[in-house]
Amino acid sequence: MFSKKARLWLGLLAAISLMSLASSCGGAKEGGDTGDTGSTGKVFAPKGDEGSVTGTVAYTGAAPEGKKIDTSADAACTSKSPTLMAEDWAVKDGKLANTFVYIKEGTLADGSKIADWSFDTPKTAATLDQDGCHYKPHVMGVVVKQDISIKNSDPTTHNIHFTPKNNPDWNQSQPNGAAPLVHKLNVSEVLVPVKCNQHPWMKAYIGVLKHPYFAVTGEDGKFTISNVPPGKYTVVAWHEGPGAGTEQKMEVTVPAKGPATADFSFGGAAALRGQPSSMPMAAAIEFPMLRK
Ligand SMILES: [Cu+2]
Repeated sequence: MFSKKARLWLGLLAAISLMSLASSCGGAKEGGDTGDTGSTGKVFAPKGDEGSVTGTVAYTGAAPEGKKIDTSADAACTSKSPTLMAEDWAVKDGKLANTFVYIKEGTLADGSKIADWSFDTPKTAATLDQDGCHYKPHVMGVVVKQDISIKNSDPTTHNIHFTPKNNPDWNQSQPNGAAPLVHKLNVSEVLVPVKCNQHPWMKAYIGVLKHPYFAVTGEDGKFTISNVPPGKYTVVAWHEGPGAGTEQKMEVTVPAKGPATADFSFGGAAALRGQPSSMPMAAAIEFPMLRK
């Protein structure tokens, strides 16, 4: 159909447009923009009328049986954690721990979208500890570009390995007694799986958001997202599950200086009602270079 010469020119044109696309993305990052979400919005400043989202995550039906982890591959782990249990479905008295609850999107009382704002990166590092050959905490959240301080409190070598979809892979060995490692994630991603190449049972999940409106349920299933500007939001509760994880959504209205309640329920009875629905984690990933 095309002559050999025409095909050559078409190929050259495609290469040139790809190069210009790449350089425009690089330029945006150098320009001091957040670079991670494509947001060019103003930095959000609290007005003093902030409220909260609070609730409980329940597990209905028979709780999954606790799974004891076989740590015999590393004697240091066995002696420090002789009864290490899996933390994927930590249910106590019908309440579910390790659930990541966050504001996915929404509109503030003044009509602006939460996605239109930029948020300061917290100056304090979040800590991820390797203690007893498991991660503490098992699930955590950070704001994009916030430092994550990774400690090794064990008498053995760990190899921490972030396996994100939208951020670079990161893989570091950390011998016992080594200084904390510091890592950060520049692109929002819910959630980034973390594993240890030395101990295959070690798993953690880090939610990375461009704003600070997230929380993780404690042993009592409770969570509180504080300092939320009044508005209407979609709140998502994420729990690691089959495949890429499981999430549920709820619409809430946060009043000025008041709490909004968002109670979620996972487990057998919830599944009978058609929830939780399995969602690929990729659904929450943003593609900054394609957005304005
Ligand atoms: Cu390890």
